[in-house]
Amino acid sequence: MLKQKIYKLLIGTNNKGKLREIKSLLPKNIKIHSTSEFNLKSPPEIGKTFEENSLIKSKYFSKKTGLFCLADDSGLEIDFLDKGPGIYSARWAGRHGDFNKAIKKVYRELNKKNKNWEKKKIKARFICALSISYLNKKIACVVGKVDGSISHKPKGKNGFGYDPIFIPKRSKKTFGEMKPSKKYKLDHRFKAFMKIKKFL
Ligand code: ITT
Repeated sequence: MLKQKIYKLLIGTNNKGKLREIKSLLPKNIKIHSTSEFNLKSPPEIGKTFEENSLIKSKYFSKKTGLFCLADDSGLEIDFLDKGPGIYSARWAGRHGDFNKAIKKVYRELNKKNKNWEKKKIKARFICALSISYLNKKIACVVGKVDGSISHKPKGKNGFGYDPIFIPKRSKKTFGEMKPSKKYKLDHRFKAFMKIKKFL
């Protein structure tokens, strides 16, 4: 555990949805910096797991800025699609980050597996690996998960990414239909944050 307190932190993401959510979780006494201030693109995600990719990002952004960096690698695992898209969740949206396209691909892949997929409960989970690094040194890396299922069609305009098709357990609404303040308190990122906040 770090002896000194972190009072300046870079959030190592270029995803606006993640940035909003992580900002709302961080204590107010920490001065937050974002990658846009430094004009930094995200590094290639060549890891094989969420943890590896999260650390690639937090180390890369910390080395580029000299700041402590908190990075997030996350995605949606669908059991019926052999846990896809998983670490490829962003890549399913293509080069321009089009999540209508990614969501269409989810339904296309479900149809390919089984035309009657709508008769089954399609179990899925969101996973988030948060890591903190300072230069090339890992300070912490944790994982949070939220279980749920895939909605038969996209619902709701809130949130980002795959939110309109994910129904968390014990809910009737998709993340896309929930108020952000409600989603933020039960999702994968929140669960990971609860584990990593002691390092801040
Ligand atoms: P950075 O690498 O710059 O952080 P990214 O969008 O490429 O941005 P990831 O590689 O971690 O991030 O991709 C994860 C994708 O999974 C992301 O693009 C989202 O669309 C999706 N995702 C992750 N968390 C989500 C959430 O809470 N709600 C909806 N979709 C989510």
